[in-house]
Amino acid sequence: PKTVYLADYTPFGFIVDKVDLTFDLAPNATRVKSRIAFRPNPDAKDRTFFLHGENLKLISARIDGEPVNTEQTDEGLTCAVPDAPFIWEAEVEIDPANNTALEGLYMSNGMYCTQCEAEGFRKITYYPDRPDVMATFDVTINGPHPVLLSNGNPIETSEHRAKWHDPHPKPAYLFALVAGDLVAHSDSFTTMSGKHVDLNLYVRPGDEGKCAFGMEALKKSMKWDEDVYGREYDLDLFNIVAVDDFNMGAMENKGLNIFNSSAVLASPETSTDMNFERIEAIIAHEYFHNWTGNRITCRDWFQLCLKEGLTVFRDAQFTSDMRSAPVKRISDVIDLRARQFPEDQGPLAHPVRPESFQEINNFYTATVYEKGAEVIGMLKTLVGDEAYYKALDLYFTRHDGDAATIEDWLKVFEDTTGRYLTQFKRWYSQAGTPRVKVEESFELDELTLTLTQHTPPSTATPDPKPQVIPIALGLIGPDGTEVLETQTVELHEETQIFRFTSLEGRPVPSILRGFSAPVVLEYDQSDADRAHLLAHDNDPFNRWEAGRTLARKALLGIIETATPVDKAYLDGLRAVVTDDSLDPAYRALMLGLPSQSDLANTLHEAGKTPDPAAIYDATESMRDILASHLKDDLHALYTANQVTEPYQPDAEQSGKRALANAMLSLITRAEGAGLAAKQYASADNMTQQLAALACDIRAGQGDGMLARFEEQWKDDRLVMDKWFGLQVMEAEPEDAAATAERLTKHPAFNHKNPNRFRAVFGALAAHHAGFHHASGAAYTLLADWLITLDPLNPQTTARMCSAFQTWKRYDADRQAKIKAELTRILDTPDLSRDTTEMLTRIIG
Ligand code: B3K
Ligand code: ZN
Repeated sequence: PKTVYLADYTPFGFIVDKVDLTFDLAPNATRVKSRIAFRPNPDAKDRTFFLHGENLKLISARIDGEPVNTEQTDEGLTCAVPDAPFIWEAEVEIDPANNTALEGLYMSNGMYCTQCEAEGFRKITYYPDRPDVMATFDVTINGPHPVLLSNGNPIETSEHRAKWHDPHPKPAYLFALVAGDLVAHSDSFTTMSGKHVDLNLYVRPGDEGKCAFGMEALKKSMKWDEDVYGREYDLDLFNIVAVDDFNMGAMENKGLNIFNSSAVLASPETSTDMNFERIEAIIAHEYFHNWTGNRITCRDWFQLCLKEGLTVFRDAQFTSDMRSAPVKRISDVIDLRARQFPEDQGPLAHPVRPESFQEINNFYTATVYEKGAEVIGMLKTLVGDEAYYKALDLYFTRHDGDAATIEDWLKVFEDTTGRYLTQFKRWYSQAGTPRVKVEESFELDELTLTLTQHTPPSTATPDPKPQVIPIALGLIGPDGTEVLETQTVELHEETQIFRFTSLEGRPVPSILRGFSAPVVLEYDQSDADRAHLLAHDNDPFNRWEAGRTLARKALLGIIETATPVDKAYLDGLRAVVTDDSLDPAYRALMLGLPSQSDLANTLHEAGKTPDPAAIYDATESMRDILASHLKDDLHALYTANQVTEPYQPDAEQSGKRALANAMLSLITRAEGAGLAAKQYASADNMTQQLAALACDIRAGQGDGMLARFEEQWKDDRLVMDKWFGLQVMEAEPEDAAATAERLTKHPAFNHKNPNRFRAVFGALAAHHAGFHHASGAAYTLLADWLITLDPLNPQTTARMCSAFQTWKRYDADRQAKIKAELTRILDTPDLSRDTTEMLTRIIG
């Protein structure tokens, strides 16, 4: 496969002024007619007329009305063109019904839909399918479907025919088309300048009852973007469509967002509190893309973080405003450490702005998205809030309508603040997680902190240079009061010393407050200091982090030396968990333990070989210890956190349910599944039903309940995904692979549906001790299914390969087993470019 380099960027030789498309829909033989106005691009040297096109049957091609000869390859076509403006017309035939890759135009349950980002439009017609080619689109759809949708505003709707006009020039990746027998949940929004916008959420008949929450989330997002960023919506219409077969969460096509049904459909009976929160965030994310992504798009796919990092940052701000900011921050850091850190510290490490790729779909990663968002958070911290919003205003006015770059982005900050961001830019160009070592000393009344940064080299960045690291810190006095409020110091050298004087007694430093930078802190703080922070830190993130670090130490103590868990830590944790002045959601987070994968990584970093079974056992016994240490509080907390009001998926109620369910899980450990069975029977919402079911399975009594659950929900695909996933997640390590395998034989298992495939195999990969069971059965099972899925859906296959990215942490036997499976997959004839690239990088 050929590698594409950022350094090789050149503009396209032609400008597209206008695109007209006509679709005659038919499942196996859709005809697409295109009429495209091209003119030579004065800024381009190379005038080669190359149009991307894949899996297209070319019926005819004309230039200015005359048939032309074209030269075709697997990737597109070329032909001779005039050295003046001209009209290209082509007709192609495509086969949406057999498009299992779910890229381009495909069918899902009888409805037509599209997914064009990143390079799917070339599977619809011949076109310069690159984000810097922007044009206005007119689309005509002919088909026997009650609902026919495309981007922009409708200009004609008659029976079996619709015409759409999108006045905003856009790259082809934002094109969308939907046709089907759908029903709309409708509403409207009045923008800040008084413009009326019709809002529709289109779903399959039967799903109407799952739309209200998504619609409210959309309206809240529209209002928030006006209030916080001054961004107004720009069409008369905003449509969202839910589809069951979709490779990721959702897609921000102009005026016609297409959503995985799991990312938009919600009801209390079928969705958990976590589902609701995720849906609200994804609706916001896709809506926010209208400005950060669509109005200002990316010059090329290397600039992906320009829209993704920024939009993730914006949706996180939104969630913090709608819900609890500390809870959102802690959850995001848990997620960053679980997904981005292993990526950044393993064979798939790449900079936030990668410099080369073979398949761009492989770079929609936690690094581009989540680290990309962290980089923006640091920028905001460094320049301050006021300058941040000033820079954003400049970005929107200066670049509206542009296909922009990271250089453009940084320039608006430089122009606004006068501050050079040359060193800061390394956050975009260097891979790897910086490690910051903290050394502390106290004499008389002076505290000295010596901070040293070091980024381990990687294939992507063999020689990392020091980065600018904003470190928010505060000091907590011996009596627990804060003696230094949060201030941010900037680490830009390799080593810097910071002094704090006039202190009465040695304070306890609280460093990296709010997780002010995506780094690993190497800080040998004493258990007593950490317990002090757990009790007193007024920075909610670091208070949680202190508990987390103590929990990690306790777990490592069990694993390595069978050390009993420190009672001071357990008492400190108990004090927090029973403190009614604290948000129940926050207390529930306090009870969470570092993941088993995280522990494996900690051991690996310390030069030891992690044993997944020992890590599993230690985690289990730690939970038993928590259950017994909290035994006098469990029932009281369970009862106190029952919600008596009608179900609402808001932060307050969700927090209570989270804490009550954490109690239920510990109660089940201590006493068996009696209370769980009771909760299951009386639950009127999925959050409580599913939590009770999980407890029951763990208590070894899940079979009857699983059968009842299946009977109740067999017709609801999204709930059945939970049923599939939970059985794998809660399986004993030695049964995990067998459970997954058994589920693949269930009549409702369908590997062509990404949600169902991920329900089973995502859960298997996330089951640390099950996936890495010494038998190697899970490795073989996953490899078998990746081989099966690859020819049908390369994107989902390639994504799932990252389950193997941490393979070099483990012992020789496991490594050999994994390597054999990876090689077996790689040896499969005609393996996709997506999967080939992923496996080649992982094997290293
Ligand atoms: N921009 C899309 C992701 C497209 C992924 C293509 N493999 C969704 C999002 O980030 O909002
Ligand atoms: Zn996005």
